[in-house]
Formats: sequence, C-alpha cells, structure tokens
Amino acid sequence: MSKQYQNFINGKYVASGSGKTYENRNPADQDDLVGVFPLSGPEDVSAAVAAAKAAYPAWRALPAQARGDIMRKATEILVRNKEEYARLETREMGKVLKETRGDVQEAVDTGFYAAGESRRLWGTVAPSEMPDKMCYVTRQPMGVWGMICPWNFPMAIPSWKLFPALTCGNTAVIKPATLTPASVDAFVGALHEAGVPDGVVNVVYGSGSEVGEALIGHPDICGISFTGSSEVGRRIAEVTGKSLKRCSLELGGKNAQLVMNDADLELALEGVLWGAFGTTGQRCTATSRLIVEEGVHDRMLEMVVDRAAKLKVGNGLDESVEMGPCVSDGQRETVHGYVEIGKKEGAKLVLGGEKLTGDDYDRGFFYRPTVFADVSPAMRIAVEEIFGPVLSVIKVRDFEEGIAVLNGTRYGLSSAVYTKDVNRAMKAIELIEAGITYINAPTIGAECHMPFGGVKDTGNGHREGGWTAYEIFSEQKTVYIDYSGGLQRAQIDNA
Ligand code: UN1
Repeated sequence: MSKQYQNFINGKYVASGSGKTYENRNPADQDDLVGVFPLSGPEDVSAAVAAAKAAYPAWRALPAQARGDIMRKATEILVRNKEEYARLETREMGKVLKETRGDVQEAVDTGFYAAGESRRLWGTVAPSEMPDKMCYVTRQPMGVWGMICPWNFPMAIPSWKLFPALTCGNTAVIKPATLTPASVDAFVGALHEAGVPDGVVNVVYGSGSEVGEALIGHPDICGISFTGSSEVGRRIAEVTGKSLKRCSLELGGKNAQLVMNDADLELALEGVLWGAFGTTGQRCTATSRLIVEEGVHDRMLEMVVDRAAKLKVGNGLDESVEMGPCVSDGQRETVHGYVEIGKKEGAKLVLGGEKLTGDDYDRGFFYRPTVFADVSPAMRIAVEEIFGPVLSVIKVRDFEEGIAVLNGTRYGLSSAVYTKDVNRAMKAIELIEAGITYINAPTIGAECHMPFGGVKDTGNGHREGGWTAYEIFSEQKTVYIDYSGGLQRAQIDNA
C-alpha cells in the first residue's frame, strides 16, 4: 500500500477540500510509487493561513532562544533520521544517495545555525545627536510567511526558509514542489515532533497555479520566499509588489567555470565534472558553461569528454552510481530540446545528446552526460538555463574575453575561476557579475552559514543562508529613548 499524504494544517493531517490527488513516483523507476498527495486549492490555503495567523501571537511572544531550542531539537531528529530521509529523497527526486545525504546535512547545518542565531538576533546601538537620549535598532517578527519550494533540494531549501523564519518568530505556510513533497512532510514532521506548536508551520500540497497563486495573493501573508525559475519569480514579484509584501527570490543561473592557461587542469577537471554533472546538472548553481583559455582548451576538452563518458548513470539508490535521472519526463524533454537547439545553432556535440534506453533505464528519465564544443557565447545553449547534464564549452583568447563571456548572460548566481595567478584571481573576483565566486573550486557547494543568492535576473537582492536570511524574515524597529525629562527636538534644537 502506498502512503496517502494529507495537508498539515493547525497541527493536524487533513484532506484537501477538492479531494483530488496525484501520484509521486520515483524518476529512476516509475514502478516505485513514493506516495499519493493532495492537489489542494485556494480554500486549503485559506485554512492554512488562518491557522498560521492564529498561532502567530503566542509564537512571537516566546523568547527567541526558546524558539531556537525547538529548532535544535528538530535538528537532532534530522540527524537521527538522516539515512531514512536521504533514501526517501533519492526515491522522489532521483539524485544519488551521497548527494541526498548532503541535502539532509545541509538542513542539519542550517538548523544548528538557527539554534545559535536565536541568541544573536542583534541590533545596532548608536549614540543620539541629543544629550540624555539613546537610539537602537531591534529585529521583530513579521507575521505569516508564504514559502514556495523547488524540487532539486527537497529538504535543504525548505530548511533554509523555515528555520530562520521560525527562529525570528514568524509562522508559515509552505508549498512543497509537486515533484518532491515527501521530503517536506518528513521535515515538517520533525519540526512538529520537536515541539513547534500547532499552526506555526502548515503544509499545503498542490500546483503553482492553484496553491502558489492563492498563497502569493493572500492578504494575510506578509511575505513570500521563493526559489525557482526567473519566469515564476517575475510573476511573484509583480503580485507581491502590488500588495507591498516582502518578496525574496532565488532564481535561475547559467554558471560558468573559467579555466586559465596556468590552471591546475586535474583540479579544474574534478571541479567541472562535479559542477556540471552532480545532481544531474539540476542545481541553480550547476556549471553549465566551461570557458577555457585557448592554450589549454583542447587538452581540457579532451579530459572532460573522456571522464564524463565514464560516469556511471543509474538509480541513485545504487551506491556505485554517479549520476541519477532527470527529475521528470518533462525535464528530460526540456534538456533534449536544448540539445536539438544546440545542434541547430552549429555547436559540436562531442558527447551524449540522447536519452538512455534499455532495461536499466526504460522505467526512468535518464539522459547521457552531454558536452558541446565550439559553442559561441551568443548561442542559446550558452546563455539560457538548461537544468540538466549539458555542458557548453567555449574557447576564449584571454582573461578579458573570458570575463566578458562569463558575464554575458542575464543570470548571475555562481561562478568559478581556476588559475594559480593570485592577481588574476583577485581581478576576477572584482569583475565577475555573480552573487558567488569560487577560486579553484567548483560552482556548486555553498555553505549554509554564508549568504546565498545572485545578481541580475537571479534574484531581487535578498540572500538566503547565513545571517542575511534573518534580515529577510524580520522587520527592523528603530527605538529612541529620551531620558532628559524635557522635550528635545532633533534637527530643530541643533539647527
Ligand atoms: C540550488 O541549486 O538551488 O551550492 C541550491 C550548492 C548547494 C545549494 C544549491 N549548497 O550547490
């Protein structure tokens, strides 16, 4: 019997109003049914928001440290169940076990960080311009947050949102990605078991057009945190902009690894293999372009093709597998569509470019690791996000051209430069238009205690991760305390 999941509202598992459901199946093996989930509608969102609104006053009244303590307990549950969650994640999302263990670990790191941060919700104290008066800034919770999550980090990304938002004293309604809902059920179950009170976190399953739209337009939501495509991000920004809600967006990427003539090529090779084919290329931080200086271009390309051809593709539950399937048939079609575009544009397909078929593959959505050479910077495969195991290799004359090509997309999330020349590395850090730059390390692998996000069409200036996430989920209050006993008029008395 497959597990029947229900929405989680006000601490109870409840059926959706519509009674409609959908099946969540393993992208490596369509015979493996992970669970049956509700397809909810606006009435379920309204019930969840009402529960979160009712729970807010008591939750915000708790000392932050008491909230942090519950986050610590929840994190201990994640540690205890790590292997179970990792297996569930691999079954619903497809990435290999090593990576889903890392995904749960990212949630663990974020949770322990939150527990510590609950004792450090610091503000600033400044002297006043008047005598016998002081000024300071304190952080306050905001209300009910709406969260809309992607499928590529089924537990880590919900944790990036929920842990800081709850620690700050907000309550929340979360919409998991339709493709990876079971991981959110597990995560929220841990929060509840740890003592998060009823109504503080609510889960509503369903589509973006039904649940997502209802959430972003709901008048009792104070803000939306969204990770996903730039197209959807733009829509959310429009709706929340009109109603003046806070909106934090972490969107697409077209990340590049730039390899200079003096780079350690073996190191650059390990970096690009991991960056391009890890998570089957389905990360916003994935290495989608390899930009190589002409002196080492041919050698680097040969090394990449040789190793990428040997990557073992298969069901992520098999520990020897290095790359899992695409998350869905639709995603694989998108990837294949880009391969066709690349060929038409005149890029040279040097590896892959096709679906994997045969007994081991026919029940899943597998795609061969794919490499294009002779890619010119204006081609669509060089500028558009593909979100699959496709690497475009671009040859450049020198450092300046490399930086120009790297910056030549509308995205700006992650970037990597491989060089031994410290002057070049420093110049690259200065010139690259991206939220994250790695030197001699791949474009993926951000750490939870550091700001995470990008520039240009990758976002709208917010940074999840680290202390900056606490700035997203709290409101600043400036306080003036006058202990002079008289009326003091700033500006006027000093004029
Ligand atoms: C994402 O793909 O949206 O840096 C997040 C990384 C991971 C997070 C990726 N820690 O690749």
